[in-house]
Amino acid sequence: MLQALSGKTLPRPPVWLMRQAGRYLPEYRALRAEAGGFLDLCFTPDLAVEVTLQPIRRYGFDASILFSDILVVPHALGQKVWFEEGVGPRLEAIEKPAGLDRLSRDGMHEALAPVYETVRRLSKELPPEVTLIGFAGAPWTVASYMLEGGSSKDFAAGKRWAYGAPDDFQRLIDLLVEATGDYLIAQIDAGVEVVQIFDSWAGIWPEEALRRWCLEPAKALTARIQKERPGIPVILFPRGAGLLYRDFAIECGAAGLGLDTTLPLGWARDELQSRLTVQGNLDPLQLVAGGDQLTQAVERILNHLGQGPFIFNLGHGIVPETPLDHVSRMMEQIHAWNASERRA
Ligand code: 1CP
Repeated sequence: MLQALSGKTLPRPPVWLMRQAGRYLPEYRALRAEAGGFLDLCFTPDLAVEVTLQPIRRYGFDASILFSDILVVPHALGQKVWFEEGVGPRLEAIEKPAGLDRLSRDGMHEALAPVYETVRRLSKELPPEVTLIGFAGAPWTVASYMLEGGSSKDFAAGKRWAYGAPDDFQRLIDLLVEATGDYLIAQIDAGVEVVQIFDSWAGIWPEEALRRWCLEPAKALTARIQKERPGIPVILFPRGAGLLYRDFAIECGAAGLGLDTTLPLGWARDELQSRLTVQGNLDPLQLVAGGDQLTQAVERILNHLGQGPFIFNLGHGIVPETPLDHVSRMMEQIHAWNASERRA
């Protein structure tokens, strides 16, 4: 994984899956049933370490992603966050601008201390060849949950702020750039070897707004990590950025770019992989459906992107209904593939 992120083309690419710890695993569901609330799971190092290791034991992924959630940051800034069974994340939506004044970075590291402890334990327990990835949500994606009070279909609250009161919205984004930078640096100091920044909802913006609210924060965070913790690779995942993926590749200075499922592979190879390491981008529902179409889709990705610096992954998180044996078969196929024998 680290070699791939340094720009090397490997005989077979490293592989991990976004959201690889989670509800598709029976061992996760069993532990989750005992853990109480989801945030308790994230903030109990014994349990978070165990859940992080479950997919590594079962499938032998090349990288392990810290088990936590992007919404621990609003929680640590003082916003009320909880998870409702069958609904998903819920937050006490912040009111502008008074709600902004109630958010504070002062107690942040204290609130996130159990996450750092989880990282310290993982970096001791993981086999040395398995790379430990830390992560955070990108400022916009986290802000969207903070303003909507949960998941959204149209992101109307965030858009109303951004278009109607851009100065207030900028204050929130700036606060999140600072807090997210502090958080990622603390994860690095605790032992993560790579960080990934998830901008899952980048794709809802028109061009200028996407630049201002997604690309600029990504650039600022990457620059800060490069300056303060040189040598730690940053992977950006601006899901849905479309043609602007190229601008992320050119302008942000990241080591890697996570491709979403919609990006054409030939374009990604020519326009992105010539500039940095790419990661992705199997449709998680192809992994659910399985069969020949899955084999062909995996082969097509390997043949297009396996001749350059590449990390195999999904184009978005694995979904709970994924059959376990489809993941096994996909892993066997990737392990059997060899770059020198194949051409796109
Ligand atoms: O009930 C449960 O068990 C909770 C399900 C769950 C899990 C397993 C949530 C709630 N979060 C997580 C873990 C998680 N979330 C990880 C670590 C595990 C791993 O990757 O192996 C990571 C990296 C995340 C990141 C995350 N959380 C993102 C970005 C990635 C993406 O999928 O787009 C987002 C948007 C969230 C918010 C969130 N938290 C949980 C859910 C169900 C959601 C998504 C809600 C929505 O769709 O709007």
